[in-house]
Amino acid sequence: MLNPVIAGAAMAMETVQLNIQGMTCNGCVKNVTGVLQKVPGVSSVEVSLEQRCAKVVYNSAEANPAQLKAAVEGAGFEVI
Ligand code: 9UX
Repeated sequence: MLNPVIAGAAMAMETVQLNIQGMTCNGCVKNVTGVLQKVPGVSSVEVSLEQRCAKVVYNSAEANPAQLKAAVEGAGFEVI
């Protein structure tokens, strides 16, 4: 069993900013946050209604921006 701290340090964490169209209320923010958090490899999600964007930190060995975009689009929003 790897020490989780050491394993975490070895992961290739990346941050991506997604510009999202179609969020109109905090329910949308919750929905977008939820679908992004469900993508395997995602470690943190910050969604801003005002800035119409999501900042996502993920392990690049497990997730990629195309998957993150697809998750948001699957929830009914557009990623531009
Ligand atoms: Mo608000 Mo959004 O009533 O998916 S939740 S518009």
